[in-house]
Amino acid sequence: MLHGCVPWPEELAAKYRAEGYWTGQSLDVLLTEGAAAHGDRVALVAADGARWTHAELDAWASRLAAGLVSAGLRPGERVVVQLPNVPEFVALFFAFLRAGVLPVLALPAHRESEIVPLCELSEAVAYVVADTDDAGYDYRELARTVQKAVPSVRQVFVVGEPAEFQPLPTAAPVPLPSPDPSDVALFLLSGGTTGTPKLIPRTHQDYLYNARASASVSGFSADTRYLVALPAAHNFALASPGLLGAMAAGGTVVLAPDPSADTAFELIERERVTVAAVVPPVALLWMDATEFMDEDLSSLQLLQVGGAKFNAEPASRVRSTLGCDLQQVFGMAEGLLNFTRLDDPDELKITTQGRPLCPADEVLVVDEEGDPVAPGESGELLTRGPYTLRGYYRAEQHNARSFTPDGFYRSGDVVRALPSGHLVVEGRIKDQINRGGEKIPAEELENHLLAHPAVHDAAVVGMPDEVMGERTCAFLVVRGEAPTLREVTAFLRERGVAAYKLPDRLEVLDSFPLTKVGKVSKAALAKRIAG
Ligand code: OOB
Repeated sequence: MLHGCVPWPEELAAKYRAEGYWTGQSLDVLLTEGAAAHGDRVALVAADGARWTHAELDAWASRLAAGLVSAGLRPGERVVVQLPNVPEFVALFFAFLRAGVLPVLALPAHRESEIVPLCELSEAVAYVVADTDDAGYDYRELARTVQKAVPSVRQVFVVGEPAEFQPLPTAAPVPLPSPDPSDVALFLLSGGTTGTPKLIPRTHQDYLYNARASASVSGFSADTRYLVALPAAHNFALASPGLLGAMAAGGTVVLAPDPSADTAFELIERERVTVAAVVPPVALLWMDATEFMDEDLSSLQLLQVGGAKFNAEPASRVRSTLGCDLQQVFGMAEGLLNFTRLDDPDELKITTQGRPLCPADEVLVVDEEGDPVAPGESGELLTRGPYTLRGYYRAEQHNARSFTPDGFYRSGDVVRALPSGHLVVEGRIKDQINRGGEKIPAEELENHLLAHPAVHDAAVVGMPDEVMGERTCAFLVVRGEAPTLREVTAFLRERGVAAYKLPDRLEVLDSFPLTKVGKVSKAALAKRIAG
């Protein structure tokens, strides 16, 4: 296994193989098997209507894989990939798997302050971007900054107009060795709680299980037409079941450039989409939009909602507004996925966040001392299993805190388990804000705020919000005159902080409330802002 990654202990690995969760195949079989079994069926549809069959996508991925090899990329090397929902993302993803090159999947919203540390941590040899986004943001500018800051980044590949960089490389397909299924296939980004990014290594066999089992529990089949409305680089849209799950079932993937009702409804009608996955604020938007939009959504059978808590009240309105079934998904890039089942009673679909995907998922609900709580009580969710990481990449010290000695991942989520095994998410003890599914590590934002000359101390907390679930409030202790919210957000943008991490509100205090042991009491701050 790649240096800096933590393998599963052999005893558990043997169990996961024996019980059939790990099949000894590489992730790439999703495409090769699809091409062999139903090569003529449509695999991928772009927003502009361009389409590729499974066989065509397979051939495209092979040409790109050969191109990556001829561009000098070697197995095990890392490449940071930052692409919107374009067909190149999908073809390139499989090309990386074939070439044994490891993609590090960044989000389109990320900017210099996220991408530079990611490239450093992964020692990326290349960076893949689009030319510009719909709002005119130029990723090639970002690439120039990144290349200057991180010398390991030898090459930049651009989807679209490459300027001084290179277009995606293609070459005549060459035979390539197939990777070891226990090797790392890709890196996902953790939502994070600390000042520096954390990378999640996902192996071929664990991610293959993740995609296939999710597809099965979500009822995906060759008739599934899945709308990728969230960023394709996010675990939910990628493999839970996401686009990989749709492909595993022999279905069709439809790419939406953004999750707005305008874009999504048009695609649902045009492509007869059957399943879509969204975060709660998008679900709310779509439900409202049905009142004034008249696209035909009758093909939609299932709306998957996850990434943040979907409250029971809106959850109960999904069927009457969108005319489809609801599936709640409580997942994490680190691994564990919980789904409400398609044959669960409505009560469970509406009021719980689902139960674990795999019979071998081990879930503990523990108190502050780490002892299991009484059945039905709430506590922190700890988990280990066949697709849950055993350690972040190159993060020994952090791993010592994030895992128990016997390898359970401390999720930082507070849950309550029902006798059926369904979990209700009740809160969180991790120092993170969940802004409508987008995760903001508090410490990271506080460090950026502390760099402002007028900021003496900073503490960031979530404040309740009807649509987003939470928004971000930055409490500051200042030197001299307090900056305004506008000034602070302009300062953060200038530092290259992603827009979704910018605070929504600023509160200036003379000093911060402290806990008994003298730490800043975020609980007191959160209470204060919640009113
Ligand atoms: C998904 O993955 P991440 O890595 O962006 O975020 C994981 C965290 C969880 O630990 C939890 O705090 C929160 O997001 N979360 C939810 C939730 N789903 C995720 N909190 C309450 N209710 C839910 N349904 O967000 C993710 C990955 C795969 C599938 C779905 C979501």
